[in-house]
Amino acid sequence: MIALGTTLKAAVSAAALAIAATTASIANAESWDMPMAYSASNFHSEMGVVFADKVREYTGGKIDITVHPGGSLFKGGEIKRAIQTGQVPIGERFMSAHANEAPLLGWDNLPFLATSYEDNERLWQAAQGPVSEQLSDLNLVVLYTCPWPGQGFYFNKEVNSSKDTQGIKFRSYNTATATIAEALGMVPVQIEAAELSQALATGVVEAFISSGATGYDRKVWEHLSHYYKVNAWFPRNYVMANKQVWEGLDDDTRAAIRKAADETGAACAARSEELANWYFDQLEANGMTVTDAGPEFLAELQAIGEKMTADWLEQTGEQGQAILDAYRAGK
Ligand code: PCA
Repeated sequence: MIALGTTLKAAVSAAALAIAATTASIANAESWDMPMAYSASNFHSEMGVVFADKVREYTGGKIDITVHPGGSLFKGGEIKRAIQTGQVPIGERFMSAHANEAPLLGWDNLPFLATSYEDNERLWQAAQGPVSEQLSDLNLVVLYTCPWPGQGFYFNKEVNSSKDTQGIKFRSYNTATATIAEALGMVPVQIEAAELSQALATGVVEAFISSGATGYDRKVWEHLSHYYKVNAWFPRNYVMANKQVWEGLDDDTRAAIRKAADETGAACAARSEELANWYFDQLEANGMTVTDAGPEFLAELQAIGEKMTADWLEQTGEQGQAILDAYRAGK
Protein backbone atom coordinates (compact mmCIF):
# COMPACT_ATOMS: atom_id res chain seq x y z
CA MET A 1 0.00 0.00 0.00
CA ILE A 2 2.75 2.37 0.98
CA ALA A 3 4.66 1.56 -2.24
CA LEU A 4 1.56 2.19 -4.30
CA GLY A 5 0.96 5.48 -2.49
CA THR A 6 4.48 6.65 -3.26
CA THR A 7 4.18 5.71 -6.92
CA LEU A 8 0.88 7.50 -7.13
CA LYS A 9 2.34 10.56 -5.51
CA ALA A 10 5.27 10.54 -7.91
CA ALA A 11 2.93 10.18 -10.84
CA VAL A 12 0.76 13.04 -9.63
CA SER A 13 3.71 15.35 -9.13
CA ALA A 14 5.16 14.37 -12.54
CA ALA A 15 1.81 15.26 -14.10
CA ALA A 16 1.75 18.53 -12.22
CA LEU A 17 5.24 19.33 -13.48
CA ALA A 18 4.24 18.51 -17.04
CA ILE A 19 1.24 20.82 -16.79
CA ALA A 20 3.41 23.57 -15.32
CA ALA A 21 5.94 23.12 -18.16
CA THR A 22 3.23 23.30 -20.81
CA THR A 23 1.72 26.37 -19.20
CA ALA A 24 5.14 28.00 -19.04
CA SER A 25 5.86 27.25 -22.68
CA ILE A 26 2.45 28.58 -23.72
CA ALA A 27 3.09 31.68 -21.63
CA ASN A 28 6.37 32.06 -23.58
CA ALA A 29 4.70 31.29 -26.91
CA GLU A 30 5.71 33.58 -29.69
CA SER A 31 2.77 34.88 -31.70
CA TRP A 32 3.55 35.25 -35.39
CA ASP A 33 1.29 37.07 -37.83
CA MET A 34 1.44 35.53 -41.30
CA PRO A 35 0.14 37.69 -44.15
CA MET A 36 -1.03 35.85 -47.27
CA ALA A 37 -2.30 37.51 -50.46
CA TYR A 38 -5.06 35.25 -51.77
CA SER A 39 -8.64 34.67 -50.63
CA ALA A 40 -9.29 32.68 -47.45
CA SER A 41 -10.99 29.87 -49.39
CA ASN A 42 -8.11 29.49 -51.87
CA PHE A 43 -6.08 26.30 -51.37
CA HIS A 44 -2.85 28.23 -50.73
CA SER A 45 -4.51 30.04 -47.83
CA GLU A 46 -6.14 26.86 -46.51
CA MET A 47 -2.74 25.20 -46.56
CA GLY A 48 -1.32 28.20 -44.70
CA VAL A 49 -3.72 27.34 -41.88
CA VAL A 50 -2.67 23.67 -42.02
CA PHE A 51 0.95 24.82 -41.74
CA ALA A 52 0.16 27.04 -38.75
CA ASP A 53 -1.59 24.10 -37.00
CA LYS A 54 1.37 21.80 -37.65
CA VAL A 55 3.85 24.39 -36.38
CA ARG A 56 1.82 24.81 -33.20
CA GLU A 57 1.73 21.06 -32.73
CA TYR A 58 5.37 20.29 -33.58
CA THR A 59 6.78 23.16 -31.52
CA GLY A 60 4.64 22.15 -28.52
CA GLY A 61 2.79 25.45 -28.71
CA LYS A 62 5.94 27.59 -28.76
CA ILE A 63 5.19 29.25 -32.09
CA ASP A 64 1.62 30.35 -32.58
CA ILE A 65 0.98 31.52 -36.16
CA THR A 66 -2.11 33.51 -37.12
CA VAL A 67 -2.85 33.48 -40.86
CA HIS A 68 -4.18 36.70 -42.43
CA PRO A 69 -5.41 35.80 -45.95
CA GLY A 70 -6.70 38.02 -48.77
CA GLY A 71 -4.06 40.73 -48.39
CA SER A 72 -5.85 41.84 -45.20
CA LEU A 73 -2.71 42.53 -43.15
CA PHE A 74 -0.39 43.51 -46.01
CA LYS A 75 -1.34 43.65 -49.67
CA GLY A 76 0.36 41.11 -51.97
CA GLY A 77 2.80 43.68 -53.29
CA GLU A 78 3.85 44.67 -49.74
CA ILE A 79 4.31 41.23 -48.17
CA LYS A 80 7.89 40.52 -49.22
CA ARG A 81 9.15 43.84 -47.87
CA ALA A 82 7.19 43.38 -44.63
CA ILE A 83 9.02 40.09 -44.02
CA GLN A 84 12.43 41.41 -45.14
CA THR A 85 12.21 44.35 -42.76
CA GLY A 86 10.87 42.28 -39.87
CA GLN A 87 7.48 43.98 -39.70
CA VAL A 88 6.20 40.41 -39.69
CA PRO A 89 8.31 37.29 -39.00
CA ILE A 90 6.67 35.19 -41.72
CA GLY A 91 4.46 35.53 -44.78
CA GLU A 92 3.60 34.27 -48.23
CA ARG A 93 4.38 35.84 -51.59
CA PHE A 94 3.98 35.06 -55.29
CA MET A 95 7.69 35.22 -55.89
CA SER A 96 8.03 35.83 -59.65
CA ALA A 97 6.33 39.19 -59.04
CA HIS A 98 9.82 40.23 -57.85
CA ALA A 99 11.72 39.02 -60.92
CA ASN A 100 12.12 42.66 -61.96
CA GLU A 101 14.32 43.16 -58.88
CA ALA A 102 16.06 39.76 -59.01
CA PRO A 103 15.63 38.04 -62.42
CA LEU A 104 16.50 34.60 -61.01
CA LEU A 105 13.13 34.64 -59.22
CA GLY A 106 11.50 34.33 -62.64
CA TRP A 107 12.66 30.69 -62.99
CA ASP A 108 9.06 29.49 -62.66
CA ASN A 109 7.52 31.61 -65.41
CA LEU A 110 9.60 30.59 -68.41
CA PRO A 111 6.91 29.64 -70.94
CA PHE A 112 6.67 25.97 -71.94
CA LEU A 113 9.75 24.89 -69.98
CA ALA A 114 7.81 22.83 -67.40
CA THR A 115 4.22 22.21 -68.43
CA SER A 116 3.16 19.59 -65.89
CA TYR A 117 3.21 19.34 -62.08
CA GLU A 118 5.87 16.68 -62.29
CA ASP A 119 8.19 18.80 -64.45
CA ASN A 120 7.50 21.87 -62.33
CA GLU A 121 8.59 19.93 -59.24
CA ARG A 122 11.78 18.80 -60.97
CA LEU A 123 12.43 22.35 -62.09
CA TRP A 124 12.02 23.52 -58.48
CA GLN A 125 14.53 20.87 -57.35
CA ALA A 126 16.99 22.33 -59.88
CA ALA A 127 16.23 25.94 -58.89
CA GLN A 128 15.90 25.57 -55.12
CA GLY A 129 19.59 26.05 -54.23
CA PRO A 130 20.32 29.19 -56.26
CA VAL A 131 16.88 30.68 -55.58
CA SER A 132 17.22 30.14 -51.81
CA GLU A 133 20.64 31.84 -51.92
CA GLN A 134 19.17 34.76 -53.81
CA LEU A 135 16.42 35.09 -51.21
CA SER A 136 18.93 34.80 -48.39
CA ASP A 137 20.66 37.87 -49.86
CA LEU A 138 17.26 39.56 -49.56
CA ASN A 139 17.10 38.57 -45.88
CA LEU A 140 14.56 35.80 -46.47
CA VAL A 141 14.49 32.08 -45.62
CA VAL A 142 12.25 29.87 -47.78
CA LEU A 143 10.12 27.45 -45.75
CA TYR A 144 7.94 25.93 -48.45
CA THR A 145 6.70 26.70 -51.94
CA CYS A 146 3.51 25.61 -53.65
CA PRO A 147 2.57 25.69 -57.35
CA TRP A 148 -0.54 27.26 -58.83
CA PRO A 149 -2.27 25.20 -61.50
CA GLY A 150 -1.13 25.79 -65.10
CA GLN A 151 -1.55 29.23 -66.60
CA GLY A 152 -3.92 30.07 -69.46
CA PHE A 153 -5.77 33.08 -70.86
CA TYR A 154 -9.05 34.72 -69.93
CA PHE A 155 -10.81 36.91 -72.54
CA ASN A 156 -14.24 38.40 -73.11
CA LYS A 157 -14.42 37.03 -76.66
CA GLU A 158 -13.11 34.24 -78.87
CA VAL A 159 -9.36 34.61 -79.51
CA ASN A 160 -7.48 32.61 -82.14
CA SER A 161 -4.35 34.64 -82.61
CA SER A 162 -2.74 38.01 -81.90
CA LYS A 163 -5.04 39.49 -84.57
CA ASP A 164 -7.76 39.24 -81.92
CA THR A 165 -5.75 40.68 -79.02
CA GLN A 166 -4.64 44.07 -80.33
CA GLY A 167 -5.24 46.93 -77.89
CA ILE A 168 -6.77 44.75 -75.13
CA LYS A 169 -6.21 46.03 -71.58
CA PHE A 170 -4.50 43.07 -69.94
CA ARG A 171 -4.02 42.43 -66.24
CA SER A 172 -0.43 41.31 -65.62
CA TYR A 173 0.97 39.94 -62.34
CA ASN A 174 4.70 40.23 -63.07
CA THR A 175 7.22 41.27 -65.73
CA ALA A 176 6.84 38.05 -67.71
CA THR A 177 3.08 38.46 -68.13
CA ALA A 178 3.54 42.13 -69.08
CA THR A 179 6.09 41.04 -71.72
CA ILE A 180 3.64 38.50 -73.16
CA ALA A 181 0.88 41.11 -73.24
CA GLU A 182 3.04 43.56 -75.15
CA ALA A 183 4.21 40.88 -77.58
CA LEU A 184 0.54 40.19 -78.35
CA GLY A 185 -0.25 43.88 -78.90
CA MET A 186 -2.04 44.27 -75.56
CA VAL A 187 -1.65 46.93 -72.87
CA PRO A 188 -0.48 45.48 -69.53
CA VAL A 189 -1.67 46.81 -66.16
CA GLN A 190 -0.21 45.13 -63.04
CA ILE A 191 -2.95 44.22 -60.57
CA GLU A 192 -2.99 41.90 -57.53
CA ALA A 193 -5.49 39.04 -57.56
CA ALA A 194 -7.31 40.60 -54.59
CA GLU A 195 -8.16 43.64 -56.76
CA LEU A 196 -8.93 41.71 -59.93
CA SER A 197 -12.74 41.53 -59.70
CA GLN A 198 -12.96 45.27 -59.25
CA ALA A 199 -10.55 45.97 -62.10
CA LEU A 200 -12.68 43.81 -64.40
CA ALA A 201 -15.93 45.37 -63.18
CA THR A 202 -14.69 48.92 -63.78
CA GLY A 203 -13.12 48.09 -67.16
CA VAL A 204 -9.56 48.83 -66.04
CA VAL A 205 -8.70 45.45 -67.59
CA GLU A 206 -10.58 43.03 -69.85
CA ALA A 207 -8.30 39.99 -70.02
CA PHE A 208 -5.56 38.23 -68.05
CA ILE A 209 -3.42 35.12 -67.73
CA SER A 210 -3.80 32.89 -64.67
CA SER A 211 -4.93 29.50 -63.43
CA GLY A 212 -8.49 28.26 -63.20
CA ALA A 213 -8.11 28.89 -59.45
CA THR A 214 -7.95 32.66 -59.66
CA GLY A 215 -10.78 32.82 -62.22
CA TYR A 216 -12.90 30.78 -59.83
CA ASP A 217 -11.87 32.71 -56.69
CA ARG A 218 -12.63 36.05 -58.39
CA LYS A 219 -15.85 34.81 -60.12
CA VAL A 220 -14.60 36.20 -63.40
CA TRP A 221 -17.52 34.66 -65.35
CA GLU A 222 -19.39 37.79 -64.30
CA HIS A 223 -17.23 39.70 -66.81
CA LEU A 224 -15.43 37.27 -69.10
CA SER A 225 -16.54 34.48 -71.43
CA HIS A 226 -13.52 32.43 -72.61
CA TYR A 227 -10.69 30.52 -70.97
CA TYR A 228 -7.88 29.11 -73.12
CA LYS A 229 -5.83 26.37 -71.50
CA VAL A 230 -2.12 26.63 -72.21
CA ASN A 231 -0.30 25.30 -69.11
CA ALA A 232 2.45 27.71 -70.09
CA TRP A 233 3.95 27.45 -66.59
CA PHE A 234 3.09 26.65 -62.95
CA PRO A 235 4.22 29.64 -60.87
CA ARG A 236 4.81 29.22 -57.16
CA ASN A 237 3.89 30.97 -53.95
CA TYR A 238 6.55 30.92 -51.24
CA VAL A 239 6.13 30.91 -47.48
CA MET A 240 9.17 32.65 -46.03
CA ALA A 241 10.59 33.79 -42.72
CA ASN A 242 12.69 36.82 -41.86
CA LYS A 243 16.32 35.66 -41.68
CA GLN A 244 17.14 37.15 -38.26
CA VAL A 245 13.97 35.74 -36.74
CA TRP A 246 14.81 32.34 -38.21
CA GLU A 247 18.41 32.42 -36.97
CA GLY A 248 17.22 33.48 -33.53
CA LEU A 249 15.27 30.24 -33.05
CA ASP A 250 16.79 27.24 -31.29
CA ASP A 251 17.64 24.13 -33.35
CA ASP A 252 14.66 22.10 -32.16
CA THR A 253 12.20 24.82 -33.07
CA ARG A 254 13.75 25.25 -36.49
CA ALA A 255 13.60 21.49 -37.10
CA ALA A 256 9.95 21.42 -36.00
CA ILE A 257 9.06 24.26 -38.39
CA ARG A 258 11.01 22.60 -41.23
CA LYS A 259 9.05 19.38 -40.68
CA ALA A 260 5.76 21.30 -40.77
CA ALA A 261 6.92 23.15 -43.90
CA ASP A 262 8.03 20.02 -45.78
CA GLU A 263 4.75 18.26 -45.05
CA THR A 264 2.65 21.29 -45.97
CA GLY A 265 4.56 21.99 -49.20
CA ALA A 266 3.96 18.42 -50.40
CA ALA A 267 0.29 18.48 -49.36
CA CYS A 268 -0.24 21.86 -51.03
CA ALA A 269 1.23 20.73 -54.37
CA ALA A 270 -0.98 17.62 -54.28
CA ARG A 271 -4.05 19.75 -53.51
CA SER A 272 -3.24 22.11 -56.40
CA GLU A 273 -3.07 19.19 -58.82
CA GLU A 274 -6.22 17.63 -57.44
CA LEU A 275 -8.16 20.89 -57.92
CA ALA A 276 -6.83 21.94 -61.36
CA ASN A 277 -9.57 20.33 -63.46
CA TRP A 278 -12.23 20.98 -60.86
CA TYR A 279 -11.65 24.71 -61.35
CA PHE A 280 -12.23 24.33 -65.10
CA ASP A 281 -15.50 22.51 -64.38
CA GLN A 282 -16.58 25.42 -62.19
CA LEU A 283 -15.75 27.97 -64.89
CA GLU A 284 -17.82 25.94 -67.37
CA ALA A 285 -20.68 25.45 -64.93
CA ASN A 286 -20.82 29.22 -64.63
CA GLY A 287 -21.16 29.67 -68.37
CA MET A 288 -17.60 30.10 -69.61
CA THR A 289 -16.20 28.38 -72.68
CA VAL A 290 -13.10 26.45 -71.59
CA THR A 291 -10.93 25.06 -74.41
CA ASP A 292 -7.33 24.47 -75.42
CA ALA A 293 -5.66 27.44 -77.08
CA GLY A 294 -5.85 27.13 -80.89
CA PRO A 295 -2.77 26.17 -82.96
CA GLU A 296 -2.09 29.65 -84.34
CA PHE A 297 -2.28 31.31 -80.91
CA LEU A 298 -0.17 28.54 -79.39
CA ALA A 299 2.54 28.86 -82.07
CA GLU A 300 2.73 32.60 -81.39
CA LEU A 301 3.01 31.98 -77.65
CA GLN A 302 5.76 29.45 -78.22
CA ALA A 303 7.81 31.93 -80.26
CA ILE A 304 7.30 34.61 -77.57
CA GLY A 305 8.33 32.05 -74.92
CA GLU A 306 11.58 31.20 -76.68
CA LYS A 307 12.57 34.84 -76.76
CA MET A 308 11.65 35.26 -73.08
CA THR A 309 13.80 32.28 -72.10
CA ALA A 310 16.76 33.66 -74.09
CA ASP A 311 16.31 37.08 -72.44
CA TRP A 312 16.13 35.47 -68.99
CA LEU A 313 19.35 33.55 -69.62
CA GLU A 314 21.02 36.76 -70.65
CA GLN A 315 19.89 38.45 -67.42
CA THR A 316 20.75 35.58 -65.09
CA GLY A 317 23.94 34.34 -66.78
CA GLU A 318 25.61 31.24 -65.36
CA GLN A 319 23.16 30.89 -62.51
CA GLY A 320 20.15 30.68 -64.83
CA GLN A 321 21.98 28.36 -67.19
CA ALA A 322 22.92 26.07 -64.29
CA ILE A 323 19.23 25.74 -63.34
CA LEU A 324 18.21 24.85 -66.90
CA ASP A 325 21.12 22.42 -67.28
CA ALA A 326 20.33 20.65 -64.01
CA TYR A 327 16.66 20.44 -64.98
CA ARG A 328 17.37 19.08 -68.45
CA ALA A 329 19.98 16.62 -67.20
CA GLY A 330 17.32 15.08 -64.95
CA LYS A 331 14.80 14.72 -67.77
N1 PCA B 1 -3.10 33.01 -59.65
C1 PCA B 1 -2.38 34.15 -59.18
C2 PCA B 1 -0.98 33.90 -59.54
C3 PCA B 1 -0.97 32.75 -60.47
C4 PCA B 1 -2.35 32.21 -60.40
O1 PCA B 1 -2.74 31.18 -60.92
C5 PCA B 1 -2.85 35.43 -59.80
O2 PCA B 1 -3.46 35.42 -60.87
O3 PCA B 1 -2.53 36.47 -59.24
